[in-house]
Amino acid sequence: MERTLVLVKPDALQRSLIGQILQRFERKGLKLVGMKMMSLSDAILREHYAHLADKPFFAGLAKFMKSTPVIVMCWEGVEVVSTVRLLCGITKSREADTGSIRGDFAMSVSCNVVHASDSVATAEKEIQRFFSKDELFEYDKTEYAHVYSDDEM
Ligand code: IDP
Ligand code: MG
Repeated sequence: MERTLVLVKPDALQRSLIGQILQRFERKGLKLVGMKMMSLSDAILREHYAHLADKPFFAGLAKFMKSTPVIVMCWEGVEVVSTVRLLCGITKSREADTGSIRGDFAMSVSCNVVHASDSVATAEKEIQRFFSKDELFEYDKTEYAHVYSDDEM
């Protein structure tokens, strides 16, 4: 089954939105297989945002991402990578669809409350970047019988 990485960013912690954001993924029917709180180092941020390293906003982005700890979550489900991107909405929160997390909770491009892996390949790398093997869990989620039909599993 596919897995994806989600970060709840410092603006969400400051605004007391952790519970409401987590609930979006839970109520959709996704399975939580890992979760922790951590402070991000410059080294992990350089790796995580390598595609943005030469952008003028990179230093500000790194400062923002270090301003509080973040919540790191790994979610599992059928086609969960694209599903979670849809749940989060586009980068520029002001234009994100209403009903998406960014669309409902944010106004900013940089302070956009969540990170989500953008492809299956990226998700695999990001999960390894943020979690050790013993921090990820396998268990039966009995609710799945109602969330998916047999042909999807
Ligand atoms: P994504 O988070 O929607 O995948 P990316 O392009 O991968 O978007 O950018 C990573 C993060 O960098 C964004 O979520 C946002 O916090 C920040 N960011 C992206 N573009 C800008 C910008 O133009 N100005 C300021 N911050 C930005
Ligand atoms: Mg991205």
